[in-house]
Amino acid sequence: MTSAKPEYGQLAERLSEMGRDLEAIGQALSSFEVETPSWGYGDSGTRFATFQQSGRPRDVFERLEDAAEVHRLTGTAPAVALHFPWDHVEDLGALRSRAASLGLRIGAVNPNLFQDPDYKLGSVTNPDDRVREKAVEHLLDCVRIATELGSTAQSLWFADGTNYAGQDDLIARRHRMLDCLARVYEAMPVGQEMLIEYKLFEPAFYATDLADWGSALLVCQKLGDRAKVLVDLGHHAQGVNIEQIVAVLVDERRLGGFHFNSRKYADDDLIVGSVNPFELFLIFVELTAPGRAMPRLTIDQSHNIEAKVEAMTLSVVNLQEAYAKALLVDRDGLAQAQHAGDVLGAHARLLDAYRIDVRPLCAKVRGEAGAAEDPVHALRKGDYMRRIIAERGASEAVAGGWGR
Ligand code: RM4
Ligand code: MN
Ligand code: MN
Repeated sequence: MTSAKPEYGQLAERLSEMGRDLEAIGQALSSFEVETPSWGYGDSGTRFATFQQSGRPRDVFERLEDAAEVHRLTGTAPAVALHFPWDHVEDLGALRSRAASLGLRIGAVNPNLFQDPDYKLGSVTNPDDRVREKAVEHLLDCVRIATELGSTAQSLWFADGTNYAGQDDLIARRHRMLDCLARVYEAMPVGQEMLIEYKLFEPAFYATDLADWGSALLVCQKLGDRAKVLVDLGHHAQGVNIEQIVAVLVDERRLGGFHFNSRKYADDDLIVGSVNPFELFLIFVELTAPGRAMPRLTIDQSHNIEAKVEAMTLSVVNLQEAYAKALLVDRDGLAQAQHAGDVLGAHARLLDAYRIDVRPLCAKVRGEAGAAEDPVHALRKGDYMRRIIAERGASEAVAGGWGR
């Protein structure tokens, strides 16, 4: 899209005829914020191979630069989620001020309890007291890191689980986890939340300790109000109604946030909105229902063959568009149709909003915020990629480590 203006005029006219409050929608869109993950900029791949890309960031400071470029283009990505120890630095103050000088803030802090050989049989569920102590130490360390970085959330995902029936006592594991998390929760300053992410399977294949939203919610309810569930779109069985999970968690005031991505088969971590854009829209329909506050919206993607900065830019744009469409739902009409038992009339209210091409509206909002009307096009036309390839070097033939 080169200029959004004539297209915007037509859209604005149509939306006004439909009785939409364009100013309120524009305001909501311009305050929409997405967190991008530092690990989505660095080398990551599948279990089979990791392909290095030219211009790949060599450290967390360069990952922040890439995040700043995505924010400059979209005007919508001012926070960066970090993963420790992948993003470890000696001087946290320097990291915090570098982020600020790039116009960014630090988003959720993600501890890593899944790569150390000690965690082979679990971290906070491990039968060995020493290993659990080590896991808690790392979690407490991340609370300190978050405090120093001005971050307001611990985002916890556990690879814990068992591969064979009888391998360990399922309830004992649960109690070990609850004891460890209670200690971490106690140590969190009031300004921090604990986000608890569940995942159906992988790396454990028989029983994952937090396999679903219900198990995660029960843990949160035992810990306290600042413990909330995090929904990763790739962590469910096929066909699960994620928007219904979202609605229930919102109603319980326990929806802490999202890890956005797309999946076709498993935890594919593809670009959000690329596989099932209607599902993404329906999630935003739940989030934007009257009286609901927006939770933390983070992208969790692992870009393997696609250009990473472009993938992240497109992801933010896709989220903005899904949100914009949800804002266009005729809520009164929907409620009336629902009340009258008009099944297809109600369904049509959602389809009406979903089918509107909101790109001119998003382009206008981005343009007014000083970002790019068409962020992907601007990235391709601009010199950012050429510059980082010159500065950081071209790809090497050897495959690199995952997550760095
Ligand atoms: C997991 C989960 C976590 C992420 C790791 C890298 O599948 O999605 O959120 O931190 O991958
Ligand atoms: Mn995740
Ligand atoms: Mn995942």
